[in-house]
Amino acid sequence: MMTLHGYWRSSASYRVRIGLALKGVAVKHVAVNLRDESQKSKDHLAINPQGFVPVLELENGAVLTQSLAILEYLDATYPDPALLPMDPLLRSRVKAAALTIAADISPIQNLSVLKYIRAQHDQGDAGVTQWAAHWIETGFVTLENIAQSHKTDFFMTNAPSLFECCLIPQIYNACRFGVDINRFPKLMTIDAKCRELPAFIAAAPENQADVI
Ligand SMILES: N[C@@H](CCC(=O)N[C@@H](CS)C(=O)NCC(=O)O)C(=O)O
Repeated sequence: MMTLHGYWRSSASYRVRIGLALKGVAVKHVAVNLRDESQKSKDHLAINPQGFVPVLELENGAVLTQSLAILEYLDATYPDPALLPMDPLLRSRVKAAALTIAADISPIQNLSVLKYIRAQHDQGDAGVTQWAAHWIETGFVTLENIAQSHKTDFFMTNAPSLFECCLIPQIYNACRFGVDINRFPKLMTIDAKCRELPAFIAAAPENQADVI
């Protein structure tokens, strides 16, 4: 069995949990507590020198990092159901939307970035929260506009894709940072539909063994 090193509230771990659950792949979970800096422990750095979760350890001991790269690996090895459309144009667009979250929104409200802003720029809770909320809202405005222009059941597809693996955790984070998510009605509709599905329920932070 593969092992997922993750943390219940980590949005990048949440993405991978959704992908695994959609594909019906069971894994062993190892909790890496980000609050006590376990991601910087010698043991964790030995499998991911970047000091991040998630990490997917394969049965043969090979180690995969970066949530989107892990999801693409899963899509290649467990093709059904597909997370990325076969059509090259749609595939590129779904990937671009997923990257809007994973490459543009999420990294600037990562735990280590927020800690840096707090320490180096003398920000308290309110300033840090405002920073995170601002960048989430900025990205969501773009994604809401794109979503509004599609008539599909989900974002651009009629089944959850790589994008929904990224969106639902990002909406979870948006709520944590006090973003007014009602400003994004189409994203909210997609979120509601996904949250009813067993795979998304199984992957939700509150349903993980290490939840606090
Ligand atoms: N680009 C990476 C980001 C991973 C990431 O940012 N993980 C966060 C949790 S969501 C983390 O481990 N943060 C620990 C830290 O900032 O020290 C991915 O998609 O896997």
